[in-house]
Amino acid sequence: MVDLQFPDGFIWGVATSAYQIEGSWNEDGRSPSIWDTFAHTPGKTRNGESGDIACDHYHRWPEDLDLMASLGIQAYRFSVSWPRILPNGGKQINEKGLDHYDRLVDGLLARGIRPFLTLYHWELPQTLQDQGGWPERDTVQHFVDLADVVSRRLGDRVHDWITHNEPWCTSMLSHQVGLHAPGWQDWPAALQAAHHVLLSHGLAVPVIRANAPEAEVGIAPNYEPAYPHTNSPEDVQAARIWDGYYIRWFNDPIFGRHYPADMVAYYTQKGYLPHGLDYVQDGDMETIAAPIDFVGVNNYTRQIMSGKVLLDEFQTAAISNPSAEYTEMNWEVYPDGLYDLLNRLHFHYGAPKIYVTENGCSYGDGVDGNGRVHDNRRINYLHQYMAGVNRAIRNGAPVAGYFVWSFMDNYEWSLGYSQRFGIIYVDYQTQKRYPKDSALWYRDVITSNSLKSES
Ligand code: IFM
Repeated sequence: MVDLQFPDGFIWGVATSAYQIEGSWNEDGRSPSIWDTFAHTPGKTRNGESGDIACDHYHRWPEDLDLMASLGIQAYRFSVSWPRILPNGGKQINEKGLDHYDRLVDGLLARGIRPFLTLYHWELPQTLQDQGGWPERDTVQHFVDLADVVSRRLGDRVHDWITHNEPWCTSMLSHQVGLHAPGWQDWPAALQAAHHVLLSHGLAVPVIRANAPEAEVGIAPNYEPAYPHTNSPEDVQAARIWDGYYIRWFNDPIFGRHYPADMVAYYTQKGYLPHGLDYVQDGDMETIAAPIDFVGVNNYTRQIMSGKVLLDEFQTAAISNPSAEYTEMNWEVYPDGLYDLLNRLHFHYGAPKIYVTENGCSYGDGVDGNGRVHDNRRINYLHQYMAGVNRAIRNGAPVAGYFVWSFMDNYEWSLGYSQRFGIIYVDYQTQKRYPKDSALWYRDVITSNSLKSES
């Protein structure tokens, strides 16, 4: 085995999102978001847990950035909390909220860490939800207002912008599956939400560029590739449908290919598009296809699809792999999935540049008597996935950086604090941070810009 060297200038980062780490949900003028409402509603999240306190990063950010710097982290992908900046989704800026991100960006730059800013990681102001939320077209302009305000203030210092994190989650997981806020189970509304999220992305891109001419702008969909269980036509078709539902419905429009015709037919036949695509107005598809500088890839696992199961129920179409390792999210460890995706984005979609904006795993290893966390399973996971990235780069995929999800353990949405994705362990009682073995391992990867064969 040989060491795997990464290209010069490859960026090694970590990622988080505001609601998952900040806490201070009602401080300094922040108004409630859909996640405050959802998490405060009994029965919606595990043990009723919310992001009210989370990692208290809103107050502890200097200490957290120091920790990042001590590990040699080169870039930090974070999100802004919409209701901190524009409470209630209005146009009136809450200066205290915006100042927080101003200080955070300065703090990063002072430590030599490059900020990657995500505008939307699921914190829709509740007031906008009350007016219809993402299924309502007016929400698009509200998001563009947010993009304008934030890029005006931070565009002189933030070079890398991500409009949306995981449009599939914002639309389908939240409006069709119902596991995320606002918790709807309504196919037509979910598909309208998807369109408005994509449209708001396309409209925000030129706004960010106008305010920050040097900026690079992209989007970070979640990609869960599907593989057929067997080569039977039913299984192949099931994988194709999952791919259309999860990947192509979002990726095709972003890359100028309109909504995939096979999925339009499938959804129509299922009754999910009762009025067809009447919510798509002239020019929308061109707007959505605004050229981007990069695409972000959020990838953790894959799905194995069986046609038989698909006939029963869409969400249970996946079957498990008895010979594979699974993380504590019950997600299969499948590094070839990321490798395949990077190739697909390069060869099929022609992505100009790719960042792996999220990759990581949940394992609940605790702190031992010496203050150490021996999370060897995470090191193995990261090593395998990074090796896949390296292989894709050698194939020609333009992958420019990689971000571990997550910098620290945090609030895993409806699963509360039950899942630990961090390379930093967080003791939620004391808010003490403990670098896990994976953090120290990652520091060495960054220093050498390579994966050592023995690690
Ligand atoms: O924690 C989430 C994150 O908010 C979005 N991508 C997936 C992560 C793990 O589930």
